Amino acid sequence: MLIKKRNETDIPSSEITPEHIYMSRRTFMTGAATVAGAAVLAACAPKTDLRGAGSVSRSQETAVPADGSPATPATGQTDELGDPWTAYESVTNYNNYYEFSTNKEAVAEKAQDFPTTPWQVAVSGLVRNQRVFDMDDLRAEFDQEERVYRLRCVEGWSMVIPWLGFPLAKLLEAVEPTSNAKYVRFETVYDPKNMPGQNSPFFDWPYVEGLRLDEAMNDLTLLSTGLYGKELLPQNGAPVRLVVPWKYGFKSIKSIVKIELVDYMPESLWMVAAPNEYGFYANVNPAVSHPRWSQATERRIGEAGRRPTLMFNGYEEQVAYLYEGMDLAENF
Ligand SMILES: Nc1nc2c(c(=O)[nH]1)N[C@H]1C(S)=C(S)[C@@H](COP(=O)(O)O)O[C@H]1N2
Ligand SMILES: [Mo]
Repeated sequence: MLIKKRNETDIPSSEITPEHIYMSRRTFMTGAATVAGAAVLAACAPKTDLRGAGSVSRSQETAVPADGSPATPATGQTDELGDPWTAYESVTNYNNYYEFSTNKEAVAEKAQDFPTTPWQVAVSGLVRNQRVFDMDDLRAEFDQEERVYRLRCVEGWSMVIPWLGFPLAKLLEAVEPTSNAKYVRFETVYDPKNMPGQNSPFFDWPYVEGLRLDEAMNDLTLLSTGLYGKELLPQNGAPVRLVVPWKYGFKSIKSIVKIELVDYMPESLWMVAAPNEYGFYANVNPAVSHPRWSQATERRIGEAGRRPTLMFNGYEEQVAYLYEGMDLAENF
């Protein structure tokens, strides 16, 4: 399966937002209302109005990371498309994890002492068997397997990562969703004492993500507890994170403490923070541009130049059925 490459060249550098989060209308308005003692106005306004203003923006990746990653990782192993695994050093030192830093190269150090034991994951909502799993339960009940997946960040870079984990479907089967369950809602731990980024007012913490139940049940959807044969490090979302390889990386929520089966489409942190950018689905799609840059190509970490982005990140055969009849330009 080959992708239709979008006939669009790189956006001019004048249109690239600098690599920072900026204050936007929503945050500004909220702040102004408080200062003016008119908080009642903000409180009365429908939530969607405030949210619709948009508050935070992503940046396209522009700089090459100083991670010193070799062009060919030492392992010599590849994914099913023949692409080499990204070097362990890059996978563990070039991270998006806004709870610690918005600087990808600062996350590893800032997260190094994050406490990940003890840790529990509560599975609740529209299920027959509500459960609270200790990490040991998860490891004991569900066989860990290695899955080599491409990770494509919405910012325009990608990696090939050998994850350890188990299909989310196995855990969902164990809790038995009821017939009313239509979506799965995931929540990251809320721990502002140990996660400095959670003190930032620019986001509605904790980080939340969601999947449709059939997306969650797809065999590709993984709950990961490790990579490169080792336990996850904090910067990669220890002790347990989601990996949804056909969607932009931000859907792969880290450090999960809550999984809820619900009958409504969950509103993710990014849907609240940047509603004009991507919606609930966020499937990798080279034909649907970000409002400020093309998604037709990506930079594979450790490689020179850019390569074409594949529809559904190269997993079209496994997931296209989920979106039959849907307009993917509308439901992005
Ligand atoms: N809780 C949480 N999960 C998160 C993020 C985050 O900031 N917070 N960043 C996301 C983004 S944008 C990406 S690209 C991936 C990066 O995963 P990695 O650092 O393990 O490569 O994590 C995703 N999961
Ligand atoms: Mo990302």
